[in-house]
Amino acid sequence: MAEYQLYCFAQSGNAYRAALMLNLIGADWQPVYVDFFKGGETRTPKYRTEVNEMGEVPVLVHGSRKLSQSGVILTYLAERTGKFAPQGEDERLEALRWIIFDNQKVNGFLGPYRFLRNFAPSPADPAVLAFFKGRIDGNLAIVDKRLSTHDFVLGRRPTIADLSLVAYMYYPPEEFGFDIAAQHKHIGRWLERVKALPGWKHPYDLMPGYPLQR
Ligand SMILES: N[C@@H](CCC(=O)N[C@@H](CS)C(=O)NCC(=O)O)C(=O)O
Repeated sequence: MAEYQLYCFAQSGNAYRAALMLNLIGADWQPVYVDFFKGGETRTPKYRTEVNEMGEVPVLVHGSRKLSQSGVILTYLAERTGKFAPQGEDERLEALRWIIFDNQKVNGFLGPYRFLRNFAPSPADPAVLAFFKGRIDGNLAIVDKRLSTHDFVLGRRPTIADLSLVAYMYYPPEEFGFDIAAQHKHIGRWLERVKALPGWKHPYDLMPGYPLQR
């Protein structure tokens, strides 16, 4: 058995953060496929009792530890390995600030927006989509501005703040109905820099469940 197991599925940008980090640090890891769409696995009592009471992926299993919330998983792996770790208190707090902003407002909106457009059982309410799109545009502009003066979110080095923020951004533009990289040039260049890191893989190549069987 591999040292780390990651509960995940290919369409989850939230899980991609953890899968990408594991791959970039060269960890001995294996995915555990979660049947989110057809089987509704994260909503079953079994999953919530045995895997994650919050009913979410990703979940990282490491020995007797079971961790959820991608920000916690990224922090754990950075602290254990020293890789992609913020250095010193100021950087640690700065990374946490961007990870929380990302979870709530950047990928926190991109994920549900993409879900409603591609995977929801019934067509989404246009007013809901318009609300999400407005928030997404505003928050991507904030990230783009930051990256206009920084190679990576904290500066010259990639850290867990970058691995959090890329979550949904490599999925195909058709899934969003707009091209994140083309519309936000600094984000586009930063995505290329992260993509150039040894061990980078696209989410559909890194986690099981693509293409989706309906
Ligand atoms: N903030 C969490 C978000 C996790 C999350 O929402 N995961 C989705 C899959 S992409 C999920 O498992 N949702 C289950 C549900 O809403 O029932 C993280 O970063 O780990």
